[in-house]
Amino acid sequence: MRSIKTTCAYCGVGCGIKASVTGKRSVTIEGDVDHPANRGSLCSKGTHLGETVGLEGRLLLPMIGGEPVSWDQATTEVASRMKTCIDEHGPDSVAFYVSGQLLTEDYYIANKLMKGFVGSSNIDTNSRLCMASAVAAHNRAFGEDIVPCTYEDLDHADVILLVGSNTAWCHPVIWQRIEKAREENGTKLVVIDPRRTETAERADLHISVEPDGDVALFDALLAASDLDHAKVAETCEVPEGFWDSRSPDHGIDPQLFAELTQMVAGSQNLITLFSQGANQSRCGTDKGNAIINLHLATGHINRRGAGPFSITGQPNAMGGREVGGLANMLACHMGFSDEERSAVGEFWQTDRISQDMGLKAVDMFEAVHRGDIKFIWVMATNPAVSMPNASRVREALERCETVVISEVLEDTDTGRLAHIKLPALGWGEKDGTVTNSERVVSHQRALFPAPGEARADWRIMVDVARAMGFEAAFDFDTPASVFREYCAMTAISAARGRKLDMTHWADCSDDEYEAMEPFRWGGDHPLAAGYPTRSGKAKLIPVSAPERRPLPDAFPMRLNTARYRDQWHTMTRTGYSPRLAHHRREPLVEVHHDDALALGIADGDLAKVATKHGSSLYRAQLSAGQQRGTLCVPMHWTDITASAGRTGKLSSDDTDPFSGQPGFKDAPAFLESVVPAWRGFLVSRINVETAPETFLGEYWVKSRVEGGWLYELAGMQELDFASLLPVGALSEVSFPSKGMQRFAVCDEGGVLDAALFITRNGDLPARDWVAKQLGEPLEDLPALLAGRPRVAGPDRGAIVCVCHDIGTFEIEDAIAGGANTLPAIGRSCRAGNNCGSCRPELARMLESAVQEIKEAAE
Ligand SMILES: Nc1nc2c(c(=O)[nH]1)N[C@H]1C(S)=C(S)[C@@H](COP(=O)(O)OP(=O)(O)OC[C@H]3O[C@@H](n4cnc5c(=O)[nH]c(N)nc54)[C@H](O)[C@@H]3O)O[C@H]1N2
Ligand SMILES: Nc1nc2c(c(=O)[nH]1)N[C@H]1C(S)=C(S)[C@@H](COP(=O)(O)OP(=O)(O)OC[C@H]3O[C@@H](n4cnc5c(=O)[nH]c(N)nc54)[C@H](O)[C@@H]3O)O[C@H]1N2
Ligand code: SF4
Ligand SMILES: [Mo]
Repeated sequence: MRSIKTTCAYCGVGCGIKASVTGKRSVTIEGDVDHPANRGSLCSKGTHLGETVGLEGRLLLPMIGGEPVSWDQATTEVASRMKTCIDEHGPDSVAFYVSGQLLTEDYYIANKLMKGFVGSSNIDTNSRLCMASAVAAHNRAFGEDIVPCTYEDLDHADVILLVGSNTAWCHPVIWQRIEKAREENGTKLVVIDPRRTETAERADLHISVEPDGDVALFDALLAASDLDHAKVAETCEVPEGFWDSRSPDHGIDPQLFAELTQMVAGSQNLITLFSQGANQSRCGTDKGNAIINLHLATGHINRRGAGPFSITGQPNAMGGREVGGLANMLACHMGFSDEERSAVGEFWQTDRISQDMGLKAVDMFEAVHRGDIKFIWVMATNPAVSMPNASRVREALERCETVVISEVLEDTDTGRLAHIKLPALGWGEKDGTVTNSERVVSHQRALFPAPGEARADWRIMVDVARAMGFEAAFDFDTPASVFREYCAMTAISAARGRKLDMTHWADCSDDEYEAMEPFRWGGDHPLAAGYPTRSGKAKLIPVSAPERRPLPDAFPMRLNTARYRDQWHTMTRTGYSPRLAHHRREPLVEVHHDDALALGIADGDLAKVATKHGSSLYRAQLSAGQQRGTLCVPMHWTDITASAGRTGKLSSDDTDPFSGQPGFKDAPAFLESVVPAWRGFLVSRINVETAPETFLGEYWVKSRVEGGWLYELAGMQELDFASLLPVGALSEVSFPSKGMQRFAVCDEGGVLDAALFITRNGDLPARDWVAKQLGEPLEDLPALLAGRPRVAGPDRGAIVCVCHDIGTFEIEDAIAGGANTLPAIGRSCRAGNNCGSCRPELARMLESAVQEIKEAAE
């Protein structure tokens, strides 16, 4: 067994992991107690990384037109297609669309190749969909894209505002830290989110702002602050008329606003943490600046425990921003002035440096659609799912002459539209660095050898660059050699007064690189010594609340999109974990009870959500935490995991005017009930929907169970249900009068291969027990077809704690047995004592138990 320190594959918290390799492709995962980001903690996704390192579904060979080819052939083909395109149509006819899931070394090569040698800036990253508004806000206010805080500041804040961040689900280890600060120091927590999320439920104050009401809210907070304007002007450039144009209209309940202003005014150390509810908006940059304005003016910045804190989503969103992965930055926090271009050109030894900014993601895919871009290379992202108005992006890719992808998986929605597929190393195989939200650079290390023919992303690009004739500039042979050059390059930004300076790593040896411990660039509060602006001061930015847009009659509701606790993006990794599937097996549309009632939709019904771009199907979840007139759906499901639950095709491609980031959180929408003729579920050891000509009904959603897959099903027309099943020994019971049909299929050895349960008007059995019988010898057919064991074991209820596999009934028993705090529940049945992601839900169960006791006593 080898123990290796590495960094989590998922979110921008950037947790350190101690991985013990236990076999060819198996590993046990622990939090690294020495890593500053997590000090040993992990969340459910990090904890279960070991379940996702198998080779199932992997792309292992380069493919052209669906046929495997050698790397030589693939490299030559990509290089020659790119070169021909540049020669015939100019540098701007090619584009790279990259990702915050690339390593810094990969990003550096991609940026150097595109901006330095192709001579175009048409490289943009999925961080455009994620962080671009925060970047623009930082640049406007600070003169550089700097996050002025660290996680340690959270330990010292007395008031924390969370804006548009479901931290308990999306940044769980930061959430654990906030919980600890509240417990130990009495830190107050305010959540600003239109939805009552699990994070909001746990807050001292939840402000259910109107969608995009944040600019008005923060501007009003600023207007209500008691400020010495002369003092503010000592550290800030204040535009003429700035103070007079601040609006006191906050748009929320006056009582709540008063409570909030009191908290902010009384705070010694204020932190505002913000993520997608702020960034993903048509006024995302103004939201960021409204938050930063408040911090600058009130002095809650550049010291321990205070600051505006944009938290990153992906593991290396920050690294990509550093090297210049965004189309509007040249490299290393530099722009496109002649002076900067020539310094970069000299460093790279090229005379082909790009002239100006390139196309931002939404515009880039529009240019593909128009035919201006004829070659696009997509790396480590799945835009056919995750871009807004994703059907249009699919159309664009279908029209494009050459679509290349670098991927770890054989089948993805985007891969289905690619001409050339290049197999990349994934987490656990690749080696390089990532930077987290608090500017800590950590090493992601390889745990396993490269599978099949897969290669590191940087290496794939280096080979293509060389084949294009740029041998000297791409003379890299290890990630360390790339890292050294990147670090050396930051001398150019540092010499121009920028804070990004990694030059102390420019001469590291391979061994030093290998042994790298996590380190932070810029220090704890990089702006404390002055701002990288001409005046050395920060800038207050006049912001304006967005115009209210009337909703069209056809789309009278507002659609928000969000994430689930145990799924990651387009589910290409988490979708393989049976444990992580427990939390939410289907995409839900959350809707307020009154709206649902008016539309004749009951909890658990199917419902169609439509926008002007398209429609998808979801299971309705009635929720008092949803504002009336609004809906919320998850971003995760794809054509691989569902027949019709894809959200990207609904989202609006309206973008913020400064950052170009799409407003994923607010689109006019329409909801209606869908009443299927039949409903059912299927458990199967194989993927049945991939067989040719298979039609599982209008609605299917696939999720992982131990040893196979579970399909939730519903359809509008009758099917020959037996034909959906794999071939084998088939048993069937049916009660036509009850509209019920049930089937089981075993292999030659009598082992259960699949079971299918259909109803037209009745109930369906619980899924868990039936799914557990997959791959087991079928000894009691009647019990299986009844959907429950003959002698019932203890029913544990729905699984709440995925780490320890603890169900609702076990938790209720613990509470009934006297466990009246979260730690006590943990001691009694272990629920919630590992990653803590389920603690908000445990707290809710505890509260409702207390409520019941109170009501009984009254
Ligand atoms: N489990 C899990 N964790 C993840 C990810 C994942 O896929 N799954 N992805 C990672 C990535 S890349 C990212 S970017 C982060 C995202 O992390 P978050 O930003 O926390 O995630 P979201 O759920 O997209 O959105 C957050 C909240 O914004 C709210 N919101 C919507 N509109 C508004 C508004 O107008 N104002 C305000 N104040 N709030 C609004 C939504 O209701 C939602 O609850 O998560 C990272 N962590
Ligand atoms: N409706 C809606 N849409 C959204 C959002 C939202 O809130 N709502 N959020 C947006 C945000 S913030 C983000 S960050 C994006 C995320 O969206 P995507 O970037 O599309 O999400 P992933 O599913 O993580 O896609 C990563 C792909 O890269 C592959 N991959 C993984 N590791 C590697 C690697 O090392 N190398 C290579 N070459 N490939 C690899 C995976 O198999 C997968 O196909 O979605 C955006 N889209
Ligand atoms: S919070 Fe969870 S997903 Fe994010 S880095 Fe840490 S363990 Fe990974
Ligand atoms: Mo993101």
